[in-house]
Amino acid sequence: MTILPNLPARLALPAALALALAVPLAAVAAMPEPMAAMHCEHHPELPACGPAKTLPDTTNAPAASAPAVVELADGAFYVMRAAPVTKTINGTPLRLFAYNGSVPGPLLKVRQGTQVTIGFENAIDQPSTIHWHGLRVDYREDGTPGIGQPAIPPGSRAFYRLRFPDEGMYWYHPHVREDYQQDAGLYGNVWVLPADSAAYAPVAQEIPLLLDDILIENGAQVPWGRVHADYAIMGRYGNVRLVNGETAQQFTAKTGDRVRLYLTNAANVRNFRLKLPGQKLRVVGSDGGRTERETLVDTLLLGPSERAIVEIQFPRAGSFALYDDTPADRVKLASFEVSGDAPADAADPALRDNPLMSSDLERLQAAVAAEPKFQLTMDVRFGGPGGGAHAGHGTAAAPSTPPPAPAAPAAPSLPKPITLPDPHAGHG
Ligand SMILES: [Cu+2]
Repeated sequence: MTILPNLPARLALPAALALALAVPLAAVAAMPEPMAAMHCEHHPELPACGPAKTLPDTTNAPAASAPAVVELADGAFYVMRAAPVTKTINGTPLRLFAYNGSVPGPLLKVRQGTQVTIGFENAIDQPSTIHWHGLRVDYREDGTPGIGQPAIPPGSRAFYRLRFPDEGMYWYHPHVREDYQQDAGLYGNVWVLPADSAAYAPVAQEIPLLLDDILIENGAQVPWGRVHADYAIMGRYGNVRLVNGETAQQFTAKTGDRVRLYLTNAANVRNFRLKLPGQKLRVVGSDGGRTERETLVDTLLLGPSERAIVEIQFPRAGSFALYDDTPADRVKLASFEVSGDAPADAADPALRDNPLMSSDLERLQAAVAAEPKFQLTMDVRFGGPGGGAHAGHGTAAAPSTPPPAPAAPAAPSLPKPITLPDPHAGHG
């Protein structure tokens, strides 16, 4: 990743505005101006330096557009700009962040085995990055501050050189203040089409469904912590579920059609429990593309950041719906209006194996069965507010007590445990 500190003129304005807004006039009046600015730079959480909660500054911001589908050929260059937008959901006007003006951001379609370069322009009022969730990219291109690169300051640009060794559905989001920036709309899918065009079974439609939620109370958007995450780890639950940035999606299909859904959970903490009443879901892929064996399930649990590729079939005409079916409620995510006579041969095809993945797993069996050569003890600590910036994905709660001392080696013949004091819990 390459950072360019020189600011294009159209990016300099939001950065200057952000700096001006961070220090209220009252605080500036109370002390010499340079001292006030320095004070708030080091202690931005002080009440004099701004309100506790914030929303994206959408002064002069455009209304969000519909997400674009962007096909990138091998060697392509594409610019993604993070900036504030407005968007109305359930009649509530919202102040959000967007990549290239849409929530979610553009769906990037690439082919397995290719490489592209993404230019990132940070036009929000916070440092940010683009993290390429699940893609096997060079760690320096992965948008993770403190590991491979610094965060990109407001008004700056960076380049990410991406390669796509694996097919499947992946996604992108900032790795700075995910509790705020990602929750406020900075996320989108990267769809890596398989080099082998026969990798997946033929279907009538392929539909990406990018799941999220947002918190709206008493007809108003609930702000986020201005300086630090005000919820542990990755953020908070929303109470309005979103599919591709809207409250529900409608599709049409023909009787007997098989449809492949590419699901991504971009919610900060919500698990989705997917159910198509009366029908099985055929799981054909997960986080890393095709699974080694297809399975049939009645419900599918999808944790934050997880992906699943499922096929459904409509045996008759009528209305079908995909729900988030939880113990607390049941919310329709997508509806399918199915019409037409049943075709002569609508039999469910046999569950398929994926020999490529199976042979990989067989090679690993020997390593899994072997005696361990090393024992690695991971010691995870969370350091109070702001932990979200470096915390990993997942649903584990922050520990309320200090972690126990590293465990003793399981067998005396093993080498001394290696303790990593600051592991920056991560994800694939
Ligand atoms: Cu991620």
